[in-house]
Amino acid sequence: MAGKPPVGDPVQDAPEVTPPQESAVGAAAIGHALRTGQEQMGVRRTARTLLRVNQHDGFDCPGCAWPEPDRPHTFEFCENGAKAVAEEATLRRVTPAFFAAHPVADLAGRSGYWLGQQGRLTHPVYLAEGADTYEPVSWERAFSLVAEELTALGSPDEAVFYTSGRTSNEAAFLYQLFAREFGTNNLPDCSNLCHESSGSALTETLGVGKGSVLLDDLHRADLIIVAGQNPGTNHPRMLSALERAKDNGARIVTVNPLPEPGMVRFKNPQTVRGLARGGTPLTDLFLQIRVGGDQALFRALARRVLDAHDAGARTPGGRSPVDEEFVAEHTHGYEEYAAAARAYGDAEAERATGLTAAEIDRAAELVLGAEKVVVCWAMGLTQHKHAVPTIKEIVSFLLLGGHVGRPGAGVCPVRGHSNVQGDRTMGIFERPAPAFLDALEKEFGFAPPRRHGYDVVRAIRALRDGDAKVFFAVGGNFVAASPDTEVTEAAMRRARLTVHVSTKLNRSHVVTGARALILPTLGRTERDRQPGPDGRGHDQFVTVEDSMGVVHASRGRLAPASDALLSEVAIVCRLARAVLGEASATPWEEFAGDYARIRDRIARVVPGFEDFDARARRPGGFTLPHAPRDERRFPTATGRANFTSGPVTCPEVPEGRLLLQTLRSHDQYNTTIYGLDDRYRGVRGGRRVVLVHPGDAAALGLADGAYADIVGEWHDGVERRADGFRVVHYPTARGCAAAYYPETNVLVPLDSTADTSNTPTSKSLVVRLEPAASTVEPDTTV
Ligand SMILES: Nc1nc2c(c(=O)[nH]1)N[C@H]1C(S)=C(S)[C@@H](COP(=O)(O)OP(=O)(O)OC[C@H]3O[C@@H](n4cnc5c(=O)[nH]c(N)nc54)[C@H](O)[C@@H]3O)O[C@H]1N2
Ligand SMILES: Nc1nc2c(c(=O)[nH]1)N[C@H]1C(S)=C(S)[C@@H](COP(=O)(O)OP(=O)(O)OC[C@H]3O[C@@H](n4cnc5c(=O)[nH]c(N)nc54)[C@H](O)[C@@H]3O)O[C@H]1N2
Ligand SMILES: [Mo]
Repeated sequence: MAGKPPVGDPVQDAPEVTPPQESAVGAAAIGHALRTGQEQMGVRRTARTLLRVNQHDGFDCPGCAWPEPDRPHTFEFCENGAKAVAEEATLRRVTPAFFAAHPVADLAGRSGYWLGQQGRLTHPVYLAEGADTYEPVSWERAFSLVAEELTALGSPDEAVFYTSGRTSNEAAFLYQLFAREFGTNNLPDCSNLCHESSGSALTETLGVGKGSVLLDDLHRADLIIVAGQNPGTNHPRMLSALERAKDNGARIVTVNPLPEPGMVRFKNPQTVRGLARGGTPLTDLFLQIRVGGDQALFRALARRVLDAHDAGARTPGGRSPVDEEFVAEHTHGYEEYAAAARAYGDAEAERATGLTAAEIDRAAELVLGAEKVVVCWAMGLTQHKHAVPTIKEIVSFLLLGGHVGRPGAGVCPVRGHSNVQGDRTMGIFERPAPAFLDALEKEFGFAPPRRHGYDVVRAIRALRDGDAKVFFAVGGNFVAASPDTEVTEAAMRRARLTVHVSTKLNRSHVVTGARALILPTLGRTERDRQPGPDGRGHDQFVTVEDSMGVVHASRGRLAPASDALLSEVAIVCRLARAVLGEASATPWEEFAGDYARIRDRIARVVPGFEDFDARARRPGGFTLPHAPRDERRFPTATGRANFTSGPVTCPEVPEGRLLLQTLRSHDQYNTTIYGLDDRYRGVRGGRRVVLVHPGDAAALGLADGAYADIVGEWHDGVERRADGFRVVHYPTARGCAAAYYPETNVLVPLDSTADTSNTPTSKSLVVRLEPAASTVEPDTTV
């Protein structure tokens, strides 16, 4: 395929490699946090900003969705949260003069890292049809341009409205309302690329597509299984919760093809033990699983639980390993599942997992020794063809022991973006529940469209095929985050108009439709002042929902990056009025002026949000109801929690090929690259690395330090290549390899998606490594 997009940095990439670390966080992490902050925003602003992170009167960290404890520590942030804050609170600026100096063709030749480093966007800018440079545009004209293109469409379904998970509840609610008044359910979001598989699996089995544990359950668990997740980098504050659980006597099993340092030993920067002594060893048992082997592992564990049950074993608390009362009273499909699990042989499990039967026995002993089991997971489980059956398998495994709706036990999908869960609760979903649409209809007096809309993959196909012509995004970096980069970029370029509401410059701004707009917006850290009920000017707050269904307020304090910025809420309201005109009876102006009015409406539409505005003002916010967790009630099709007994599968890899997973380094937030180091894994100064087991590398004739091209092999016959990766001999599971996203998104076929959830299979790509003709010369000039 021709013309590789420069999402990576081949020029400046010159990775240096040392062995991976054996612990994570510690004092060094605080040093890194403060240094990044000071580089971007100076000493005083760093101190002022970081002290406000995740405090009851401060802003919600724009990093991950991990919940805050009831009494937050003064430094309730982590190194990577600090980097996320510094990226937003940076003093660097992208002004109209910057655009005048950098035509789009110039920007399109830059790396994503370089684009992000230029700073905050200050003014709305417009790329006219045929023009080569973005020019300043008034907000008025920007909205009328969007209105012009949207109203010219043959059908509202020719527009796509994307959301990334940083958008507040208030903005998200209004955005979906606008899209539906306009007439479409085309509301794809980053969740489609992320935890959609969790949502699909949990909705079908438990009736609620969210996790069933609260922070306190984690603290009280006897056994925590962390599968397919790297919290040391992506959810560092989770390590404090795991440490606390360990102090209370919990055991931890880590399931991962990589020995991630954060799960090995945690040096808590908030304690003396963490800073001065050796830290806490977190993992009791490390299962170095083959990529995609998790369904097999949980089925094999279930068989052992059943065997122990049949043999009359008892847990330390005197319970039988299968919670018969719970199973009889609350579940459906047990007999069939038990039969399937009993028939599941170790030979098959060993082949799929790459583990020995003895290792699985050891894990089963820990399960049988626990009264309360929690399973946590993230992208290592959701981005496979069989992701949904894998997560259903976890549910079945937990149901056996009655570990749902029991304090200290449950399912814990750990979400990514800080409000990705809230956006879905607010109706950002291409397949909305009829009850949600009924409630919208009743409250706002219009007939919402009932046809399902496009998810991310379907939106790309629609753009590619000319079925969608306008692409509008609130946040995110659609072209870099999506699969099959070249296909996605070509699809975007076919659009009539592409619009991005953004804080920072990214690749999606420079791969445009015929016309393009960049609309700069306030970030979480910034003061958001609106007229208020009396028109005199009041600071607004917004709300977010964390990974455990706790909704709370977020208040920015910093002066906005530029006077020309509008809040996301204001942008959506003005856009809605420009597009819908007086035909819309929704009081958009009132909503923009006073966010409490939006919360009043959310309270009347979304279950669990009664008295929303008042409860959001309480310190710590409030917890949404969750029927399985609170009352062991399962609103599924059968009215019970469902066991699933389908076949166990795993990725099949031909001889001489590897199974590549695409993951995050320690120095990035999704497509935002903070720097070129992956400290814990021992990689510095570059991102084009591919981690391979020394045994596999030897078989392929690739020395450590050699350069190779990664070539994807998928049954559509298209050759997808990512060239010039430094081979790193690394202790990953045999037959597996790992490389960073988004550089490797060129390798993910658009049509290779998870069954049911349609999430791209970014964690299981069959590839071959071809020795590269020449190595890449280091260039430190950047
Ligand atoms: N600093 C920082 N924080 C972030 C993000 C970020 O980019 N940077 N991103 C945010 C977002 S949107 C998300 S979704 C989360 C992502 O959080 P994670 O899911 O932790 O992110 P990944 O880097 O994709 O890591 C996947 C992990 O799963 C393992 N894995 C891969 N394949 C398999 C498998 O088949 N089985 C098992 N058992 N393990 C496997 C990998 O080795 C790796 O440890 O983090 C959020 N927080
Ligand atoms: N190969 C591969 N691909 C993946 C993944 C993977 O593991 N492997 N992971 C997937 C996952 S889990 C996810 S969640 C997606 C992420 O997909 P996205 O959410 O689309 O991407 P991000 O990189 O998080 O978006 C970063 C941009 O968001 C904008 N932004 C930041 N803060 C704000 C704000 O407050 N408001 C607004 N309006 N804009 C803001 C900035 O302009 C920034 O450039 O990528 C997915 N893609
Ligand atoms: Mo995500």
